[in-house]
Amino acid sequence: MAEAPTRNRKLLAWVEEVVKLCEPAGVHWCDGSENEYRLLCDELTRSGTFTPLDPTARPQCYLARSHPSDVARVEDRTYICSTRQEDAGPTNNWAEPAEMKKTLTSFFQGSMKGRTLYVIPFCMGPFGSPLAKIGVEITDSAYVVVNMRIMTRMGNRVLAELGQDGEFVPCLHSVGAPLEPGAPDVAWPCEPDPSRKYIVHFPEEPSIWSYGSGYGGNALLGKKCLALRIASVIARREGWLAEHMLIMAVTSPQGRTHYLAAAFPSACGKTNLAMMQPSLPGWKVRTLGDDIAWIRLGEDGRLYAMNPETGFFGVAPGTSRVSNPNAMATFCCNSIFTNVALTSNKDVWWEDMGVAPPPVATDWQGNEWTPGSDRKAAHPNARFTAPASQCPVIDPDWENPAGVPLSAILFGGRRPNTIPLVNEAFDWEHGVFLGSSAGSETTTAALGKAGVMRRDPFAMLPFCGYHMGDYLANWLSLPERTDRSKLPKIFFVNWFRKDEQGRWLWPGYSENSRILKWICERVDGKAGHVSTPIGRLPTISSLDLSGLQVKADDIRRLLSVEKEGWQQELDNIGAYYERLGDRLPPRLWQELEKVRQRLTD
Ligand code: SAT
Ligand code: MN
Repeated sequence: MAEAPTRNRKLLAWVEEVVKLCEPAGVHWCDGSENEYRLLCDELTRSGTFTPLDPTARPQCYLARSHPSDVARVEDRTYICSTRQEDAGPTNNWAEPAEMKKTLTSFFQGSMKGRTLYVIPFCMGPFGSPLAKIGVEITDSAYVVVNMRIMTRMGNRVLAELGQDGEFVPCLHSVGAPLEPGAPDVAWPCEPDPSRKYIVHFPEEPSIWSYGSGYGGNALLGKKCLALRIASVIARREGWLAEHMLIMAVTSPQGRTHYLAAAFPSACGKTNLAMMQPSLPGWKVRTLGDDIAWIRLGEDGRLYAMNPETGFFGVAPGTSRVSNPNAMATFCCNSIFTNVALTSNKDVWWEDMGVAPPPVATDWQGNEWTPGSDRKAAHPNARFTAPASQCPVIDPDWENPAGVPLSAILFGGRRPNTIPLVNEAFDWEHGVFLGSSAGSETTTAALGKAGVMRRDPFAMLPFCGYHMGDYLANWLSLPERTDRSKLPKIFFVNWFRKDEQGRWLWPGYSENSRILKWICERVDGKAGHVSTPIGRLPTISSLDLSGLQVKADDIRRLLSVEKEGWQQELDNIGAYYERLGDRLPPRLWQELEKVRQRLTD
């Protein structure tokens, strides 16, 4: 084995054990340097995984095409292996930990043959942050290494921090494609059989084992696995929160700034909202994060949010100069594109990019593609991996180890009917009820059918590492731990309403700044509202609609309480609560009944 650049006993012992188990051809300790990144990108280019893009149009950018079986998170192959099944709860797959270890050990046995084993020390959160957590990912994928370098703080800095006895979360990953001597490699090695993929969390150790996939959250283990599933368990124990939320700063023309966090399910526009360009003159938005927020109570009793990541792993299709000009600027250079289309001048293209389709392109599967084809050029879950520091509206405090104080928390999802444009909770408990009832049409971010409505409490359904009932109880407990007047206000938003013909009722994107303005003014106690059975809605005159081309009728619809729809909604939430079982806090049933009562009064 190459000389190890650490004296950390636990790490040395673990690497030795994994080398024995996985039988790699070599070991590479990642130092995190620019030079190492470049060399790995060159190697990925030689092996056919990467296609370099035109260096004048898009310097230091690469395209990767995954295997068609490996294009998204695999939720039905994701497990929480707590000792007791009830601790994983009814929303997670569970297996007995020792049994699962046995199964996984047989899969990892010799799984890295013919490949290099990379050791990636990484840190989630800025060094020195009270919440920062160190992980070490062992992987046999160089693609994972270069993505992890964009998404996390990684390399020698982390080993220095770890020292001899520091603790870390072991994250073991293999694409599950050992190479026999002399056998040719493929561009995207993985285990094509979905039933042989495993994304497994042992929350009590804690540790993560991921086998068979090289894509996104399945393979970049700092992200959903560590920063959400494992962190959510640690957070509950230690009294903080690990959430599937963007963090943004909104500044009024008068220069008053509010920090907001917002939870939306995967591929529902978190990245677009986080870095939006407001249509309202004088308003400014700055980004602190687009996917994950770690939130703790500050000494002043307020909630402080911090982004544990350093990059964006955003959905490419639909990203355009209209929907997200700042994302377009962020991936100008030093970025990796996965499963987008390639133009003949070696640039990227995707559906709804706001650029005319090229006369001929190479689609995400490597086939020739021409406009009008019945196949998509880019996979709907195609992604860009881009450094957060390149975002033109990155907030100066995005790496502040203390985080930023939250004024408001937003929940949302894709809901074509019933749910109004924006709704303010009456109080904290009503807000937790709203968050618990969040739902969305499913998207292509996870394998499975898209467009089916499912409940997704706090947008954490695929990411909560323990019992969802206990999770909701943790949120409900906050007013016992701080002065409730210091807690952020809670809002529910829905940009995705449609009419019977399927036409969008609200233009969304930069026009959402009108809703952000109302929210900020509500926080400051300024904007008008009307109390309804479901919460506080804006009066039409309290919303700044100046210069907006939306029919008055549509606005009325967006801000109305549709009684019948809501009764159905409450029945549906109740049925979901039944499924969560007796660990669901009774307070949430009471909140549900209160809404039902107000609707019938
Ligand atoms: O989990 S991923 O990182 O692949 C993307 C997502 O679902 O948000
Ligand atoms: Mn996400």
